[in-house]
Amino acid sequence: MPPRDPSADDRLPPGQTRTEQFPVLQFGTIPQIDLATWRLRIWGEVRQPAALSWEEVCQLPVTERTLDLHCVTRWSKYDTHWRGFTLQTLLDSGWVTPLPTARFVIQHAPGYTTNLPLNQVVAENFLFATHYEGKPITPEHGFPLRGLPGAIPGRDDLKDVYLWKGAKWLNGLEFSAEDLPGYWERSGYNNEADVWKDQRFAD
Ligand SMILES: Nc1nc2c(c(=O)[nH]1)N[C@H]1C(S)=C(S)[C@@H](COP(=O)(O)O)O[C@H]1N2
Ligand SMILES: [Mo]
Repeated sequence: MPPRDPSADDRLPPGQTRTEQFPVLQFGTIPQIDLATWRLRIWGEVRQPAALSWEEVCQLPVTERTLDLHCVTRWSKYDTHWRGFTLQTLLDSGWVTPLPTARFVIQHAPGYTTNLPLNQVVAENFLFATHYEGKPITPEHGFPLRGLPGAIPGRDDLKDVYLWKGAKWLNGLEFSAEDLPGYWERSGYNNEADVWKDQRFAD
């Protein structure tokens, strides 16, 4: 593939339309979350399972990212600003030490999971987001924490996937030796979900 010009509208993947809105998409209802009892649980192919409280999450070093979002329902939103933390930060701070067998990360939320290769979750275009445009993420967009796969224009070295590959209301990270297809991946959507390859549906 030829390199993409970050300034041109080849920021727009095939089959997508740009929007200024921020549509809300999920199945089911918005969970009620009590930060006092909320935990981010980490388990599976890791040296030791962990559970971070909200306070502990807030003490992690902060990362900011500007990302283009691409939804499989064909809307794209450019230059969204997010704050949160990265998987690299969880690794560096000792909260997670994956075993050599860990190859996939399964994000868990109430009634929802989605799966990605570990190398894509640790990449620069994936954030665990707590804030959107300077404010805590609203309940409908995933309060208090969401997995967020976005695109960084010009970074052709990174793999960009559709937005469903990030769980809103994220409360668990399962490190797995095997790929474990999640809610949409088991419902006919493409497991790889590469936005540049137009990989929307399973073959
Ligand atoms: N927990 C949970 N996360 C989810 C979903 C869901 O149904 N439940 N839907 C996914 C889908 S299909 C999309 S497109 C995005 C939508 O995020 P938004 O509502 O903030 O636009 O969330 C993703 N994460
Ligand atoms: Mo979606």
